[in-house]
Amino acid sequence: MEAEKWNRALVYGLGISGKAAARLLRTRAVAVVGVDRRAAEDLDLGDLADDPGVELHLGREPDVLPAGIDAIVISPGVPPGQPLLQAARRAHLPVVAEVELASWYLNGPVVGITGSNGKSTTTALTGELLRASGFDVEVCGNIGVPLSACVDGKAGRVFVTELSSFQLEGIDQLRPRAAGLLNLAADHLDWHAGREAYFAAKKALFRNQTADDSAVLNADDPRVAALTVEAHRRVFSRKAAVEDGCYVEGDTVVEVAPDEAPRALFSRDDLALEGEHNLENAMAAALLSRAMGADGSAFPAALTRFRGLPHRVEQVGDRRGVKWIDDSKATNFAATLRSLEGLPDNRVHLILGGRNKGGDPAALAQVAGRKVKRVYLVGEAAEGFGRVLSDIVPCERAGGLSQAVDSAGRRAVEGDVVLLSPACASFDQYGSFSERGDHFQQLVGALNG
Ligand code: UMA
Ligand code: ADP
Repeated sequence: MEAEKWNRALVYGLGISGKAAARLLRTRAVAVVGVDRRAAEDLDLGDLADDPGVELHLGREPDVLPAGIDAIVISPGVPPGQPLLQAARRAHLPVVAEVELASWYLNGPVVGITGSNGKSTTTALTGELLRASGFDVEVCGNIGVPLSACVDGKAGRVFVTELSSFQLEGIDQLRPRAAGLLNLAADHLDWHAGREAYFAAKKALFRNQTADDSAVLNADDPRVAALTVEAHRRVFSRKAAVEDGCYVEGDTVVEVAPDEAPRALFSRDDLALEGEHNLENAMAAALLSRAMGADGSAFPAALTRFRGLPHRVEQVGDRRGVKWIDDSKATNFAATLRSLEGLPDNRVHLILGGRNKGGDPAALAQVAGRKVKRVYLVGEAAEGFGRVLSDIVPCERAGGLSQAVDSAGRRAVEGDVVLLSPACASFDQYGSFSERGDHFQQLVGALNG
């Protein structure tokens, strides 16, 4: 393992993944140089602040590489073009993602899950299906628990890991025993060098797999279905029968494999989560769990128990016949479209905006014209979105969530839905999508009546 040769590593970014990576390295006796543009008081470094084996460069990134480092471990949120990373590459120093570092130390197999939308839900669902089938599971990665923080523990655990394109860009040897790609839609175009670079990062999930591993792909997404993989390829489809994988027959999700009799995995009614997209997420989770050896008998009950993650099409109020829905996690247009599709025509008050990640609001035009009564624009993207959407639906520049909730609360009538599904990142006004969703829920809770 490469890290065994390291004496001193630079950990770039000291958010939750950087801190976990730094702790992992320290327990393996590697000295750490921690770098973060934020100041110490904003970082909550805990034990790392007093550790003599940790040298800190805080407040701004150093201009030149600190002396004597053997490698750089990057946090997912650090852009690949940062000068320090370019200097490291010129010096032929390894630059690896936090998840890559962690993968070298794992004492159990990885189930890797990626896609533009549905990653967290599918990761949580896969965790539930495997747990219900008797496996010892860690649910981790981009969902909010760094893989590095899960390394130490009992052997034989299955690491069900959500992987973002940011993380996948920095992998080298990480090899999931089972890997799932849910869909590919435009996202993070403000970060990757274009759509193809973003898709390439997603596909890296399968790069190190061999024929002993499994790949689970969405047959209904043409870009995903076109992928060639070394691993045993299994597909899921809502629309048509498949040869190896699962599909929907009537209300039943049926698993098929060459030379084996079809078997019912679960029925639509077992699923507590609503929406066709969640059926896809459940099919992916079921195939991933089957790939790990789950026999499937526990799936129906586990799918009924799983009520979904917060801030994903979560109903947070029902006042005088108006439903309030928090979909703060919808940070691109594909996700917002999916949420709108499940709602009644011409009934939706849509709160939209934040920091646009490079998507085109015209993607919403057709569905918004059918579903949306009024758009409330918030955050940095408000002007640009307004220019495109105001010809199609009434648009109001609300500025922030509190004005949007107040105005929607006054306008919505019985049978309407107020949906926060911003199609944007939250970072212009909040620390994260969950802070934004929590604020929305607070505002809804404080409405009169
Ligand atoms: N930093 C610098 N210089 C830079 C950029 C960042 O010093 O140029 C510092 C920041 O000041 C900060 C730290 O790096 O202190 C932030 O690191 P980070 O952004 O990688 O955040 P973490 O706290 O480590 O959280 C990351 C993921 N964040 C991102 O990918 C942006 C979390 O996903 C993830 O849950 C966590 O690791 C655990 O694996 C969040 C996310 O928004 C939810 N993900 C994106 C998404 O889902 O769309 C990809
Ligand atoms: P991610 O982790 O990829 O952001 P989440 O599971 O957190 O995905 O869901 C985020 C939002 O994406 C949901 O609120 C929903 O609007 C949408 N979504 C969920 N699953 C899918 C899917 N399979 N296809 C398209 N959109 C989806």
